[in-house]
Amino acid sequence: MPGNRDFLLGSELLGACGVALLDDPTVLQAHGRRVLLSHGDQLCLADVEYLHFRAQVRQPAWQADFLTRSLRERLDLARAMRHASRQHQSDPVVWADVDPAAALAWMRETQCSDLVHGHTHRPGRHELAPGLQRLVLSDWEVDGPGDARAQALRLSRTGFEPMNLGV
Ligand SMILES: [Mn+2]
Repeated sequence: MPGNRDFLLGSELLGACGVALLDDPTVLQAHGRRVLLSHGDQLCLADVEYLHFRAQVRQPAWQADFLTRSLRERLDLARAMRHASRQHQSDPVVWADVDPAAALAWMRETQCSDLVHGHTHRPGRHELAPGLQRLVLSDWEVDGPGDARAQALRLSRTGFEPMNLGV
């Protein structure tokens, strides 16, 4: 499931990695539960600037134009996007969290009891309504300058089990 900047993920790379692309959101049915999986960015409604960027880079015309540029230009643009994202995250005023009403609407629409997402860099668990929970995974950083973190969730018959991978 692509995140902020991997919007150009193509079938060639997915095939080479043996990875299946998931729609965002995707309903996972397992162990008697309906779990809604999402990157989470579409639910951060107050992050207007990012949502505008998201809509732009997912347009086929924008992507086609991007791919006509040289590798050098594409790398420069990617670095600029990464930098802008880091700047954006460091500003707590504009760094929006998931909108609870929007999350509930998605869950009711898809009849899911659990929503699992990342994106917000605010790992945790939130009760949205009785029997409806939102599970937030950390971002992953295992070899960068910050504290190492790489959360995952394992779902089994007994429920969700948080896991810390590779740290
Ligand atoms: Mn993200």
